[in-house]
Amino acid sequence: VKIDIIGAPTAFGQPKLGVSLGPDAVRFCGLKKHLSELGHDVADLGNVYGSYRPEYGTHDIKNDEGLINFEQVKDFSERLASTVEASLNRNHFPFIVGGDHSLSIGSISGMANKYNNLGVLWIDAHGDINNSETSPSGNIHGMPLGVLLGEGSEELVNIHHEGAKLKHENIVLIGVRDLDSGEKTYIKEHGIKCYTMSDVERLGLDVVITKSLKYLQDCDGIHLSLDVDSLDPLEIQGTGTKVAGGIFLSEMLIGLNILSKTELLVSADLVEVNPLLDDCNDTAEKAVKIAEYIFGQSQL
Ligand code: DIR
Ligand code: MN
Ligand code: MN
Ligand code: MN
Repeated sequence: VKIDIIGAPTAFGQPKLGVSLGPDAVRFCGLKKHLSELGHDVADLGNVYGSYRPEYGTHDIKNDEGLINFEQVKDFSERLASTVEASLNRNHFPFIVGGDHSLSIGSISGMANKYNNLGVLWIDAHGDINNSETSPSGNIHGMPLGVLLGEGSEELVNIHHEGAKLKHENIVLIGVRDLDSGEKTYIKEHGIKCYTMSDVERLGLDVVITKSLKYLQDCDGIHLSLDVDSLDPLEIQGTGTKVAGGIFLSEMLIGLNILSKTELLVSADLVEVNPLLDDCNDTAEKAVKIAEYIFGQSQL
């Protein structure tokens, strides 16, 4: 596979400083080298920057819809979408390393001109399916799926390509255990496929991934969006919104091993690594292990 590593150092979707350092923290752990050793042709395209710099602090300005840092998120999403689309046009695999989860508005919007029936595996403790009405926080990292489904802010919905980028029936949520009440209602009303953390415990992540791939088999491509807060906080400290009772790394690797075997996987995001909340860059180290398994690493 020809992999393009795309750093997406945004922090505007949430309030904590440090998540914009995620891409470099992961690079320091040898991301490119490890993926190359698996036999892939890997290019690091560097970081995507918008007109605003997250390392100088976020501005926390709410717009009239209650969205925090709306201008910054919109600007960054446009840039990232163009970079992702250019990677696809070279027939490469865009691998986006974040940065907070608002970046998926940009990455998935960049897929829309090539894929009109894209499937998404969203592995996260959270649903990220809020909109300006349901969001309790105003933080846009809790809204990317809402935006991509065409809900809330029209300007965000129309980024890069007019209208909704995803269909409700083409999304699978995995590992969720901290849904807001508006998100629960939305998921049920639209019949969105959802394997909660309890389902993962009951079935095992291998079975959940196998069932999810079957469910998405008629899509023209599958995008993985993996939030490291899906993992258990006993193993992953370097992330901004930890929720107890998550997936352990060993089980994540089993699930990703199954996912790596499908030809339908065309792009991925790995998000919410925040080295400033971490101990000795341990989360970035584990993020590299996760990346290896996405791209076909196995234990034997
Ligand atoms: C919460 C937290 N659902 C919100 N979301 C997080 O603010 O919308 N997403 N932490 O990763
Ligand atoms: Mn998330
Ligand atoms: Mn999350
Ligand atoms: Mn939360």
